[in-house]
Amino acid sequence: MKKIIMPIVATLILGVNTYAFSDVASDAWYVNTVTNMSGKGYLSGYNDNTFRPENNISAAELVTILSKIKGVSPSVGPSAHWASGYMQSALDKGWYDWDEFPPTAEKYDEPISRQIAAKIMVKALFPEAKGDYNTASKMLSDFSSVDGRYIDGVLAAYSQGIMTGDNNGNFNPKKGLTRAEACSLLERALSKAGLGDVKVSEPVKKTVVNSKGISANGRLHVEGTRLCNQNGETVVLNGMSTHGLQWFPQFTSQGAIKAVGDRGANVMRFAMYTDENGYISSPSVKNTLINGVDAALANDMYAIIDWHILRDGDPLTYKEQSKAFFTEMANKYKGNPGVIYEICNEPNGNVSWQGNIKPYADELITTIRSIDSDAIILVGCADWCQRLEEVVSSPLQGKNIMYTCHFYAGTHTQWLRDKVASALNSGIPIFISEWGTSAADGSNGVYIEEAQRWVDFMNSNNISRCNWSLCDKAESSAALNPGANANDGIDNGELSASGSFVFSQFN
Ligand code: DCB
Repeated sequence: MKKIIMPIVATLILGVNTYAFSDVASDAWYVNTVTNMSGKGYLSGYNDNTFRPENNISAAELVTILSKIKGVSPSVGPSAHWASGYMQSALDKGWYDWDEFPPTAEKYDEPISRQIAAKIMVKALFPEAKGDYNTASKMLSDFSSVDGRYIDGVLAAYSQGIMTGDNNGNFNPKKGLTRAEACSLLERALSKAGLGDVKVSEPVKKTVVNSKGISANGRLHVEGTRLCNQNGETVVLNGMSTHGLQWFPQFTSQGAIKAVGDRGANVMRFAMYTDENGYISSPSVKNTLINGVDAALANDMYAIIDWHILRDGDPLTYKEQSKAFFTEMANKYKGNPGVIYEICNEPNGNVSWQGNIKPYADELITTIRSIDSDAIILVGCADWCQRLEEVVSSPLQGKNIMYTCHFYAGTHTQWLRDKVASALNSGIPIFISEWGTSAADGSNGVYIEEAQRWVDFMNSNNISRCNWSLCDKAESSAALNPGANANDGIDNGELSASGSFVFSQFN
């Protein structure tokens, strides 16, 4: 279903059905630039409705495009090649030297190297531009392999921001340019030169729905509202939350966590209650949490350390204990790519974002950041993580922060999805660190139809989430039937009605 809908949606958004090439995927990084440049007629597709984005561009093609842009008319060319006239006038204008492309079809059709392309683009569009040797040679690690006659061109192209290094900082002077790369380069050049009313398109960062684990994604970060992996691709974490660790420590074992991972989850959340015989009165529950976190990491799953306030809904009540706890955790897991901190489960009661949660979050974030400057930090909001509008009007400062929204399908419906959508539209990154198929008390239902609406909503917005809960309690939100033993894997017969639904949306 998803696969069919995606291209249609992309086409609707772009509104340019005519430029949809059969070999340009809707999530290819270059889809926007190819659409833009082919739409404007700078590069065209082929008769078979392909664009051949990965093919190299030839000297003849680049020179022809630049000639058309500059309004240079073809002169009488020396050969029967289709671009011969444009090649000749470019030669006359000194865009290239005769020995670079002697007038044979093979030479004209050869993939143009990046260093010659830089020279030609600069000559054609920025004849006055000069680059700074010191800056560029430091930024481009393979600068020394640029041939002497192209150094000026490469420096100038680099200084104009038309050509940049690859992810490893290499310029690859002798490599070819793909047609997709050429589109993006021309976009930058034209926009810089103020020609053709060209805007530079955003590269598309590939979406990885249900995105595998730590080894595939590395340390995560937040870009806009997206949770991203180390390559800037969108990541969706989809997994389970434990129930209260003081009650169900057995579901933090290596075997149980592995079982959840084997069923397709890539994240586990460890709910360490403060009250109800939790950490404040029984601090040793921390060891259960650590066992669980270590088991998740060992199974290539992200691990959320959840300071589970609930009965006392004011995060300020145990602020000092929380700071000491997160200081210890941040020191223990400093720099670990898999660990995520959730600093207050569900503020509730007579608390507000401005009065209680934000001041608490500011202090906790400072505490964690002073030890681990990059970790993802999840922050709750009032009314059991539903009063998102307060966050929208006054978000926290700093990077890699996401805000939690929690829902239970039997209680929270379209109105809460609307709040999430509106928060996302305002640039607020949302993580649903707890959701249930039951009503808000963890019982009743299950409400599968409404839960499906939520799952569709989360999928189409790439929202990461953890389901409440991995336990065998006799309540409808529990994913496992009473008495289930997860240590040796979780089979279908051990899944409750909720668990069957939840586990089926992991993949
Ligand atoms: C949240 C809590 C979580 C709670 C679930 C379901 O609370 F974060 O701790 O879990 O949602 O209510 C339940 C367990 C029960 C346990 C109880 C107390 O499933 O077995 O007895 O915690 O420890 C919510 C979420 C939303 C709302 C209210 C609550 N709401 N709440 O929207 O009204 O009152 O706990």
